[in-house]
Amino acid sequence: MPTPDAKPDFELVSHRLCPYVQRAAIVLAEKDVPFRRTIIDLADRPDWFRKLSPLGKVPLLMTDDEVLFESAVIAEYLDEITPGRMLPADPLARARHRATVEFVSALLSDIAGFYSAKDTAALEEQRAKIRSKLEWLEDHLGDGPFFAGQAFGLVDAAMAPAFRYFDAFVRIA
Ligand SMILES: N[C@@H](CCC(=O)N[C@@H](CS)C(=O)NCC(=O)O)C(=O)O
Repeated sequence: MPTPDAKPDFELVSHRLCPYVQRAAIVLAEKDVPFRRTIIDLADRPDWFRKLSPLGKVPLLMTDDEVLFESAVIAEYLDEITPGRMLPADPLARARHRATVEFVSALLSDIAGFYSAKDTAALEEQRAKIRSKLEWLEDHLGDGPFFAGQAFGLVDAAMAPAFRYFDAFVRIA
C-alpha cells in the first residue's frame, strides 16, 4: 500500500449536481485524500474531456498518469489505496455490498426520471419505482447506523447523495 506521501495528485472531474461525482468526493473526504475538483459543463463538454471520458460522463478521477471512470470503480480504487476498508473482508458479503451499490445506482436513475418526468403519469411511474427500491433497501438494512453496522462503507457513500433530493421531492409531489 502506498504511503500517504506516495499518493498520486488527484483531480476529480465533476459536474456541480452529479450524485455520482458526490460518491467519489465522499470517499475522498472519508479517506482524507486531498484532491482538486474541475467542474465541467455537460451541455458543452470541453474537447479534453471528450477525449478522456469514454462514456462522456462524470466523474473522472485523474491520477498522475491514469484516468479512471465509473464512480463505483473510482470509490473502490480509492478505498484500496488508503488505510481502512469500506467493503467487508468476506467475499460473499463484499459481493452483496457491490450489488447494493449497483442497486442504488438504479435508484439514482429512477430519481432522475422522477425530477425530469414530463407528465403526471411518468411522475407516478417513477414514484412507484423509487418506493419499491426504498422498500427493498429497508428490508436489507441491519441495525445501523450504517448499512453494515457501525462502519461507514462504500454502500453508504453510494447512497448518501440520494438523500439530498427527498426534501425537495416532498414539495414537488
Ligand atoms: N455509471 C456512471 C454514471 C455517471 C453519470 O451518469 N453521470 C452523469 C452526470 S450525473 C453524466 O455524466 N451524464 C452525461 C451523459 O449521460 O451524457 C457512474 O457511476 O459514474
